[in-house]
Amino acid sequence: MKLQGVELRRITMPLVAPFRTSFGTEHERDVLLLRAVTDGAEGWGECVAMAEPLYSSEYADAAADVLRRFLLPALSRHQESARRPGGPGGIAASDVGHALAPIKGHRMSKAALEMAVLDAELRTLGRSFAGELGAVVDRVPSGVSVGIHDTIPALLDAVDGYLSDGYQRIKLKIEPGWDVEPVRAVRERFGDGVLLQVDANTAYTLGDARHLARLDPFDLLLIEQPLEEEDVLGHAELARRIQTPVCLDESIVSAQTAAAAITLGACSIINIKPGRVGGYLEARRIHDLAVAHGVAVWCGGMLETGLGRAANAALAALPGFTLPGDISGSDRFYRTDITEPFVLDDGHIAVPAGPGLGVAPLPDLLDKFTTSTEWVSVG
Ligand code: SMG
Ligand code: MG
Repeated sequence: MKLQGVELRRITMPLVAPFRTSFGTEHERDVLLLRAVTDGAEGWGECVAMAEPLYSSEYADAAADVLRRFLLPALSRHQESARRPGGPGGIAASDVGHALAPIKGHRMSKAALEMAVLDAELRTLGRSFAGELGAVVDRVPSGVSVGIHDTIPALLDAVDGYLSDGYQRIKLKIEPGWDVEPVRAVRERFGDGVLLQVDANTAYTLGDARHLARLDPFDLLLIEQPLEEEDVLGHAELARRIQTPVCLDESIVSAQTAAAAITLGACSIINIKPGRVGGYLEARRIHDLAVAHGVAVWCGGMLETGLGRAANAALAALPGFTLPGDISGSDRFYRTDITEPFVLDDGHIAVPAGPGLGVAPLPDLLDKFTTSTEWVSVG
């Protein structure tokens, strides 16, 4: 396959309601999309970096910069060498990670580029993301992430609405001052049958271990990323001091860091986000590693548009994804999505079966949300 160039497109999508976490409040989603143009089909990539470097060090403007200045030129050079006499002749999605490896970090940007090339390749071949990744089911249970609210009654109303929608699992965002009481209130109101977990986005320290142990009686599925991203040993110590299983999100940026965290006892569950780990192919490697170690995984979310949501649903259909993911209906965050919306059906999201992502942006909607476009030629 010959890659001719990539369009970098920025869109801004308003959220149906502000989404508050321990690191900030989102009112809109500023997304960098990639459209890879090849001699076969076009492919779409979605970069999950947020507008500001608060979830991780990456952010959307930096992603666009590193793509145009370093990643796309590196892929262009790789393609040139492949096309020399005796070379394989073009570019394959499975080459992208290797071609970009000399550039350190920037995994969300690399993931978006690999996703766009993979989508183009699979559309050309008439194969789906789900088939390519190894999906074993055609729908996945849908969990919802519930932001920090101003009051407990407001939180209970929100959870009530999501349970009525059919969501299979509730995740509460927590921070110091908003943890034990909201969890207690949700358990008291909705009972022990609800699958319930919490996500701190690094808001605590090991010194909070005794406080976090107060969550033990509530039979949570897991506590996600209580401590700093780099504090893997701290998570291992915390896991010994609390009964709630520790799940890592921000700390897991590759199969290698996943292997280390598992070996050190820092987590018994992993949230796999393809963007955070450099792409869907690395995400699958982490899945395989976790299955081999008996560690459960689930698919995280980054407020994706229908494009990223489609690919996440495909990934979550792999056999080791034994817990519901943050793969909600499009209307959890957006009144209007840029693709046909994902709609909850009996608490599940259908895994797209068509070629590539199986969905594509609807041109009028895409244009409506677009704030800028830029064309970058690839050699
Ligand atoms: O897409 O459903 C979603 C969002 C799920 O809570 C979610 N994501 O740490 O897991 C996480 C957060 C990161 C984004 S918060 C703005
Ligand atoms: Mg998280």
